[in-house]
Amino acid sequence: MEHDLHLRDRVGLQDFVLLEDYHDVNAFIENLRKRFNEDIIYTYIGPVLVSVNPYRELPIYSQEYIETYRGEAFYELPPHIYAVSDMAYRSMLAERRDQCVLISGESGAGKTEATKKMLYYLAEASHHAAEVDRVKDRLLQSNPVLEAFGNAKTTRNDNSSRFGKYMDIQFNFKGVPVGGHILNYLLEKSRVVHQANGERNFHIFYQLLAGADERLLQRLHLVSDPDQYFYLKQGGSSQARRINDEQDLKVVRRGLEVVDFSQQEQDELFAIVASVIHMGNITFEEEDHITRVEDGEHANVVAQLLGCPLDVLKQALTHKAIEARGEKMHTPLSPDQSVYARDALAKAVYERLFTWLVNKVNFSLAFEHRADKLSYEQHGQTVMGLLDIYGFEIFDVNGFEQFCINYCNEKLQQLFIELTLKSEQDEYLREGIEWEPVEYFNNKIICDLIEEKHRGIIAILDEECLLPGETTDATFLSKMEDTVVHPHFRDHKAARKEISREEFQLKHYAGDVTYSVTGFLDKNNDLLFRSLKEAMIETTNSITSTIFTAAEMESKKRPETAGTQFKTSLSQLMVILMSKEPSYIRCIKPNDAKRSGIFTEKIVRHQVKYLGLVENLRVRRAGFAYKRNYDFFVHRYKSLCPATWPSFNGPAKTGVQLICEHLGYNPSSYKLGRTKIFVRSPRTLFETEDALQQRKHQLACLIQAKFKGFR
Ligand code: AD9
Ligand code: MG
Repeated sequence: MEHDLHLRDRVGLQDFVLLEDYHDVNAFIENLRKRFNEDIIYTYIGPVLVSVNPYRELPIYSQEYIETYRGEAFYELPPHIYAVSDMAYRSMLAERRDQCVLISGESGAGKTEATKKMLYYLAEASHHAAEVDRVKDRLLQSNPVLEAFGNAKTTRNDNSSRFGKYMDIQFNFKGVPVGGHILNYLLEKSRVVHQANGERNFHIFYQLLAGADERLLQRLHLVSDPDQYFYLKQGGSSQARRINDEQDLKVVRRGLEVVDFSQQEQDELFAIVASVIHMGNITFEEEDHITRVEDGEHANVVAQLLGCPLDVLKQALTHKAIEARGEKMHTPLSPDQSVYARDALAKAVYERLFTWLVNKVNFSLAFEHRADKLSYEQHGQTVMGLLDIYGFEIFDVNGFEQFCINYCNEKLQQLFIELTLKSEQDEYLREGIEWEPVEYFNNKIICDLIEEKHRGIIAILDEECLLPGETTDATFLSKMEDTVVHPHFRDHKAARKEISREEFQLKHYAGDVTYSVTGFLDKNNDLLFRSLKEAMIETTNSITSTIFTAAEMESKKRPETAGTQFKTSLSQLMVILMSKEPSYIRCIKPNDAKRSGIFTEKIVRHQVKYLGLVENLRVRRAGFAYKRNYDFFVHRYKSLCPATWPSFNGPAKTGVQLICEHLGYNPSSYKLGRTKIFVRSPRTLFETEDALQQRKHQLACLIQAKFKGFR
């Protein structure tokens, strides 16, 4: 317990609502710093958990910690992610209500780690039946597999999530995990063919090269040096200090087995990964205006690995099939166009492989089809959803991908704002208590700028993509410049010198980001030449021939653009999250160096501000710092009042009243609602807590003395 005064000085306050000057962002940061220096990374703002990335392993996640936090009252123990997990878990069971945990923060702040810790805690919530262990294993082991294929080293984070992930864990009525389901969001597939300086491609490529034995390398025609491959070496940093690719491949392979991948599937999976590596080394030459594959070796290997005729592949890479008046014709591509086609193929293969992987994992996690399902009660199932998205990011060059990622973060921030304010307000209303709203920045205006029908940036982009004729990134930009008038949008005219003619700037809730418009149209269109699709459909590799289907070739409808698809899937996600009882974890990155022990005030301050943490605190304080169910309050503090000790049998509300009066609470410092007591000043509660500690001590001494007397 942290109620000892001296200790409190050193480790700061465990809940920001106890902060005396709650308007002061400095005091807020000081409290975070104090705790960070003592390796205490968690602090509450009421029920919201604030977490600062320690950038080193702390001994606070063991089985022992799990046991300590299991079933304990939330405020009884120091703040911890296990306490949040446990509270969500128990209210799910008690109220039989679906829960979700919203984990937010910028790239590298610790969202993915937080999700894993939570998943670990929840998986451990079961009590060790063999069948349960199988589910638990699958839930836990699917994670390294998805991370290998969906995470990569960026300049912000060595293990940066390059896809969004929402995972439902299903529990039966006893609270035992029985299955799960994952929704994945927009993978940053451009990384497959290009990496910025200091970055890597997806982990799996390097893992395969580092971890495969000679035989496998031979079979895949690979050498273990990633720098031999164009797709793997562009960032100039294929080795990452904190990453052990060889070891990680072992974990991935174990994971694949746990989630039921057959040997054949694993072979084919790695064959595809290898084929993508080889694709990057296919080059083209031009002779007499005809483009040819320059050196047949890599194309040959790709054809072999995927099982498609070499000439079909070569033809598809160098020609475009078009249908004119019912006739199929092949027009030759220039070498540049061929490189474009090659990259488009690599991206499409990898992206679809990723989706296929998620589906496979889902099949293995699914409760419905399992033979052992009858041993569980099917009704009364509840779910806990964990959301782990890619965090807000700003790079030297920001493209369509950052635009989507940052848009996604805006949506999540929007949800946080709506829910924290709304739920608070609703509760005061329900309990019949007056409430004064607090000013805060509502980022809905930015969400609108991006997603509004007809006028939003995505709509303008779509319009430009669908227009017949010569539209380019430049025409898209000039259309925005002509039509968008918005306080959060700036073009080069409005921001002369700061941004160039090919850029536009958005003032996001988390900072200003300058986007390069290059590639926006292309990435939004996301088209793959017909002949390449046809080549893939005919492959003998059963995965590639599954992920490219004849049905999509027949469809005459133009597929939705990437931007619109993303927008739709995000809005569906918001509906899912809104239907559940939320918990929040706000992650903060202490420095930009990915190093432990460094607390850079400027960086922390910026995040505290844009996450709206101080406003969050104000809302809690302007209303009431603490609220407690009457039952809880009486149970906890009954020893402090002779009228309720040792037991109280009247209505809980009366018990609360008796205790408050006995403790001399100022009548203006608390209010009694319909089911809860609301305490305005944290000090009141603080003193009550201190009194409780003293009382416990006193009682313990009494008991000891009694025992001594017996001896
Ligand atoms: V991104 O938006 O996916 O780029 P995240 O997910 O917010 O980002 P991540 O969880 O991957 O960040 O954390 C980055 C790194 O910080 C991890 O790889 C760990 O090395 C480190 N980290 C984060 N949280 C903890 C922690 N609780 N304990 C120890 C941590 N290390
Ligand atoms: Mg992450």
